[in-house]
Amino acid sequence: MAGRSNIVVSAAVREALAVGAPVVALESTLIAHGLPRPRNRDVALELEDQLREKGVTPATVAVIDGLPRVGLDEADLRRIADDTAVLKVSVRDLPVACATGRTGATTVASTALLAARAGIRVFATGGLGGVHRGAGDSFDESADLVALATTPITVVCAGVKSILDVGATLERLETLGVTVLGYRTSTFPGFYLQHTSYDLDWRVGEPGQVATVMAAADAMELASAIVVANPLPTDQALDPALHDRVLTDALTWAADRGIRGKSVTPFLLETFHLETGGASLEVNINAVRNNVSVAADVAVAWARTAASDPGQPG
Ligand code: PSU
Ligand code: MN
Repeated sequence: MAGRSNIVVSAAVREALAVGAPVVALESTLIAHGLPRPRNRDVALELEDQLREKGVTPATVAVIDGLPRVGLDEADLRRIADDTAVLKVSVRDLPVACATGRTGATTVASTALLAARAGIRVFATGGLGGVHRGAGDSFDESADLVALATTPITVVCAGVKSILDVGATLERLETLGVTVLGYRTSTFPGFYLQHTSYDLDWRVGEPGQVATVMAAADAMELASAIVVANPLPTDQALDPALHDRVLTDALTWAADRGIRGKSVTPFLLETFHLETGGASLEVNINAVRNNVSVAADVAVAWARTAASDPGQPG
């Protein structure tokens, strides 16, 4: 397997992994398709700097000219942010994008897969994909769920996107064997919103506790992901009344225009950014920043845990 891998890991990421230094993977779909240009470029660069300031090596993941890359240089990062032709590449798109030499941004699903293959244990995003409202008819369920069921990586997020059916998504995560930890909360966070009405079974208070759970999962060779759900502080969240009003409109417009498949999530996010006068954009960016910060702390804790237990794989 290892000998056939075409994944290109940057020198910085390779060196960090070789000495057991902390690394955090970042996805690129949120940059290319979740945030508007040109603001997305500043955010992409800022998130990487945020990690470096905490002594953590950033590993943004994307497909560049047909090569799956873990760790981008600044030129590639700018290209992912600036180029309007960048595809949205989930797991099933990976082989075609690579075989045809295309350039694409990776989702939570494909980022988790490539990062885990490269040996990275911690990953930060905004909000996970999940079960869409009306999925009983449309069957629209993010491939993120399947990837989380089959990829041993810790994902720090602000819950699942609030445009989704949160309750159904939590049920699917339970079925799929995905561990969900509330980070300093016992209530599942609501992405744009500080919280949902769903209680969580497990709460952690410190990054070291997450690392301990990771070690326990490794010890029994669990193949599934650990989701660390990190809520926005109340003063950074979107006004719930505004949220619900915009969501009703956005869902109606998506249905009227026949938006389908992988265009659904970018359409709903863009509609939110437009209809809230940019308020949801600031909320989204803050959520990602907060998650990157917690992911950095978890990666540092994991590096310590792994160093103190040489029996630990990875
Ligand atoms: N988080 C954000 N913005 C985003 C995403 C996550 O704050 O745009 C992206 C992720 O890449 C996630 C994708 O995997 O949305 C989900 O898309 P879909 O629902 O089509 O699976
Ligand atoms: Mn979908």
